[in-house]
Amino acid sequence: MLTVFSEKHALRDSKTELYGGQLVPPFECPVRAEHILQRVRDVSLGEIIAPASFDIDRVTRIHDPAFLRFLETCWSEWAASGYKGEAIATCWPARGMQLRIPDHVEGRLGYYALAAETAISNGTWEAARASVDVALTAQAAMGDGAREAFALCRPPGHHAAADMFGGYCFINNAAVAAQAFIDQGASRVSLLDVDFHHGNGSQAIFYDRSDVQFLSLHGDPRDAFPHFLGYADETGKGKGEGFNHNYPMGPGTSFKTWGEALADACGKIAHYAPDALVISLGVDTFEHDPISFFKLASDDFKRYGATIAGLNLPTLFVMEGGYAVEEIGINAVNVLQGFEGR
Ligand code: SS9
Ligand code: ZN
Repeated sequence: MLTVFSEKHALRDSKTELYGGQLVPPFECPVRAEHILQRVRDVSLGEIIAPASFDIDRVTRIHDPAFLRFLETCWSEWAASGYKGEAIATCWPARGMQLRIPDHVEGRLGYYALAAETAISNGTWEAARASVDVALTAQAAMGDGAREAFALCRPPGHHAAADMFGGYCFINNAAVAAQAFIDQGASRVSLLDVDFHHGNGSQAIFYDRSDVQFLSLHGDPRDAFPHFLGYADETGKGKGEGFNHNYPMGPGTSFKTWGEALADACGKIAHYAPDALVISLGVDTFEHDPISFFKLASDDFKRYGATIAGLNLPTLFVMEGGYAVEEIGINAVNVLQGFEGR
């Protein structure tokens, strides 16, 4: 299988994450992508190419232009304002307050942030742009006839909504790629999110649409980030009613339970009969992930890759989370090898 990878991921190298009341080195760090790339090489998964550069128009099919301008200019404005640390939101338009976009960078940070763990730092925008180019290049390869491809994206994207960043995500790579399939003539696309965390951004983007079916297996929002979306009764609205499927699962969930949810989701995908399948591939479902609570073992990733292959659909894998850095390459590539029947 083709892998698309950009060295520019390393420009996303924030030094601080607000975690448990402390500023710690971010879980979402450059070495993650290096380990995955190394594993792709070690198992000879296939050709590895650098991305092409796509026009911003592809991204504005999904994201608000003013939000993208904010991401682009946030760091320089923050630095110019004299703050000593990285750009971390500290105030929000909470219940009963105004949804007006302020002028000061601190106000705009709060307006566009969905959480405070994700600091914006020098190079973040450039890395996020390269990450979506990775997804679009892999998607384009499939337009040219490839049956499957791996977009080794970093930073990840599935928490990013049309005008919100957070949960380590800035541009929703999987959503932009799904939209590209539609814009190139697909009638229906399924977006299956197997990251441990609910793909709140992807859900919100496609919630009122019937041309992109969204399915997510994740830690129950009662207990897990992003906490305020991802319940089973969120089924879509308007034309999108019936095209959103959430599978929240509790602490300690085993592969048996998780695999049953995957089988159910695959049944819904088969029934929908999409022209293409996009997988938001997070491997933070791993039993030793430091910030998650599912119990998948490394071999389970191979097994579920084979289940996804059983759908027999053109499939684009887009890298999302996974924070057990030592095993991230094995786990992510196990899914791809399982898919290939290796
Ligand atoms: C855990 C806090 C989690 C954000 C996680 C984002 C994952 C992106 N106590 N904070 S895949
Ligand atoms: Zn995650």
